[in-house]
Amino acid sequence: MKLVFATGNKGKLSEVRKIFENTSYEILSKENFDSFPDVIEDRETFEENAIKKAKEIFEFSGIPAIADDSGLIVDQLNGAPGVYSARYAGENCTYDDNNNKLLQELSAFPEPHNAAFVCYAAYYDGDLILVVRGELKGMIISEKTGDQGFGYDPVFIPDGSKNTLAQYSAEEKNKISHRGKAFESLKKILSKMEL
Ligand code: ITT
Repeated sequence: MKLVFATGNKGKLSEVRKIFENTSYEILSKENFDSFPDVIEDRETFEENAIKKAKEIFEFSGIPAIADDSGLIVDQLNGAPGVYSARYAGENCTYDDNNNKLLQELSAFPEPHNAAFVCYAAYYDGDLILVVRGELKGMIISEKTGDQGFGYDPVFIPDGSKNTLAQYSAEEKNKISHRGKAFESLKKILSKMEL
């Protein structure tokens, strides 16, 4: 059973491939196609953007598609960077640029900087739309630590942990993360429905 993951993010792809390892699902993505549309994420919510990505990639490939729209929500920044997490420091910015901007914005506020990662995972097969959500609560620390993962992982400590997400292996991160929770739920629903 093939699923096309509508992403250009290699970090997400390797985490989600691990979740579907040893199942009957084979996760295809950008690298399996000669061309792959870059979906414009112009919706106001994670949910709508996730559905848009899954729909456009299903229409392109004709294969059931999954997508992930995710981001970081910081309480003291009124929910920013939120749906703009990927381009917080501007178009074509690096993960490091985003982390620097986040730490700069938060330097005006006292610790702790409470935050949460959220992930909406969508599925679309031309007929059925499914959307599930996962969340991971934690806090932002002012020193980037660790070299695993991607994005804001080096500055995010999950509740109950002493380490940043960038100090977790992909397997350990998947056990607790917003993405791990969302795609585990999606995997369960798909296999129950025999899709
Ligand atoms: P696709 O849309 O191609 O999947 P993207 O990176 O543009 O890739 P999003 O629009 O969903 O994905 O933006 C998510 C951003 O939120 C991502 O680029 C990171 O900056 C951040 N983010 C999401 N999940 C994360 C995680 O597990 N660890 C660290 N940062 C994460």
